[in-house]
Amino acid sequence: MKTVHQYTYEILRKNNIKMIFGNPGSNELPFLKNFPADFQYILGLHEGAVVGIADGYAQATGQTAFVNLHSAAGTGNAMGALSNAWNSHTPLVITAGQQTRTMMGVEALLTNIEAAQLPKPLVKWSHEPAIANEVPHAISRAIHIAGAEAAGPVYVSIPYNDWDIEVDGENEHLLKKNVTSSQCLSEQDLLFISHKINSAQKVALVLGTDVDRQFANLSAIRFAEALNVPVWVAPSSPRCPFPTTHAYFQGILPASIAGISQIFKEYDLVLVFGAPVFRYHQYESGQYLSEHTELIAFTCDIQEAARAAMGLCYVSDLGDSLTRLSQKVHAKTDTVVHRQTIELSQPSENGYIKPERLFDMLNILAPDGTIYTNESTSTTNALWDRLSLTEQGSYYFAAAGGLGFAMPAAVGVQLAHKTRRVVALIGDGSANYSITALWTAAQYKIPVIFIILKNGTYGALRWFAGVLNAEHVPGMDVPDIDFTQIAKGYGVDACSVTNDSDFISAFNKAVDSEQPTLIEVVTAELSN
Ligand code: TZD
Ligand code: CA
Repeated sequence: MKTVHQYTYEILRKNNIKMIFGNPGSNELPFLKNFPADFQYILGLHEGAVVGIADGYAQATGQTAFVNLHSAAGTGNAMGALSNAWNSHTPLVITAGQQTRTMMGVEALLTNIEAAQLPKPLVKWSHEPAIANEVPHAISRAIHIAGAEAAGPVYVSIPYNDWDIEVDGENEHLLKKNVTSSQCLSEQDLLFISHKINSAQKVALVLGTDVDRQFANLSAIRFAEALNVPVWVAPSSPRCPFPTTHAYFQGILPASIAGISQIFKEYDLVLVFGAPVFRYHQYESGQYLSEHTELIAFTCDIQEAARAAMGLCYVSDLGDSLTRLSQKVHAKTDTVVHRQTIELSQPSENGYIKPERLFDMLNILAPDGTIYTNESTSTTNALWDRLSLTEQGSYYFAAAGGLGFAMPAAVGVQLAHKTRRVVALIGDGSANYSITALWTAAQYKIPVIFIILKNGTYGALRWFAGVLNAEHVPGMDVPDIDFTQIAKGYGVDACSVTNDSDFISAFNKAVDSEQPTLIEVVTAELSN
């Protein structure tokens, strides 16, 4: 008879899960003991970083990642990261060790009280098996739920005395079990939709994060070209679904109701693929779209479809829908107008490098296929205006806006890619939430290039304070942080630069290195 421990590792192997992202405690030791040689354990020093690394890895591979956290405290530390994973449809199986069943009732130290309740509402499914015999089944069930569309995180709490218990041979079925879910539209739906598209005068195309997640980028390009219409990236998009260098690319939509309806006021049909309609941020009241503009949206997620404020929504596979629609639509005859050309920035000369200048330099210096993670909040629009993002999986941003994502995610993305380099663009405020990701990068020799944009302030909050007319707000500045010292403390090579030529040599050196590097870039005049 096999134990829960044996079955669990066999189920993971069967589902191609060979990496465990975690931070251990006493409740987890019986799961981790006799750790199989064909598995790799990636240690993160804080659970926010652990889930961020796993999130980056899962997003970059397109595969479910497995996480092991310590009881309630570890889960609590991971909740911010979980909010991002939930919003980016990242398939994560998060497990947490529970006290031994014998002492759960008396709430011994490290009991996860109402464990299944704790991670809600940021998981698709949450469970604590009733008996040891159910643990392998729960792990298998969790994997299948996490990976099915709409993908997302799930949670399983496992009492630590279960691991050594011998369980039913019927669990053997789990080693052959597969679940396939399909979201293909019917031919009838496609005919109806293509008729609407072909009858419309002026069509706008909006692409969102799930186009990139479902590897539907090329289908999206072919569809845009077949239809001959301009393309926007959905507001607040956490991934890049369309080449920013493509002649049809119009930029990222503003994240406000009025801003979006203003852009589309001349259009009679807006098509959205792979995004919520829409992910707004700042409140600027207005019509969602003007009365003569229709909306058709395609999403993997019934929740997104149901909560959209308007439109005809289809829950569908994005690549399949785009490809089949490409064959049915006729090219519009209006020439697609290019977006306004962005002027290249001037060389830096004032003892700091403007973010625009930094992005222009990166376009020249970064190796082909470079992947960016971004958590430099006030420069995100400038980034979308300037940075060349051309391939699938080139850009990752916190999907719920929870800071502490982009440093660990960069580590996870780089772990998934042997041949593409990862550059993490991080604000000097954001860098503090998951700074321990530096240690994991150093210890596992994961050669991320961390660029800290140092302006001494929470720039985005200063901007938002203006939007809200909020004056005299405390806690807006973050002066006197030396990221080179912090990085060196965690074992990462680091330097600070204030001019173009020092940045260029530091970046080239980082590209040549097989170790992670941190480059602190002063991006504004600092008051001291
Ligand atoms: N805490 C968490 C976990 N997530 C958040 N989004 C915030 C706080 C609030 N917040 C923002 O939304 S942007 C921001 C904060 C504190 C400022 C980030 O500053 P930065 O970048 O230095 O990283 P900029 O370019 O100076 O804005
Ligand atoms: Ca800042």
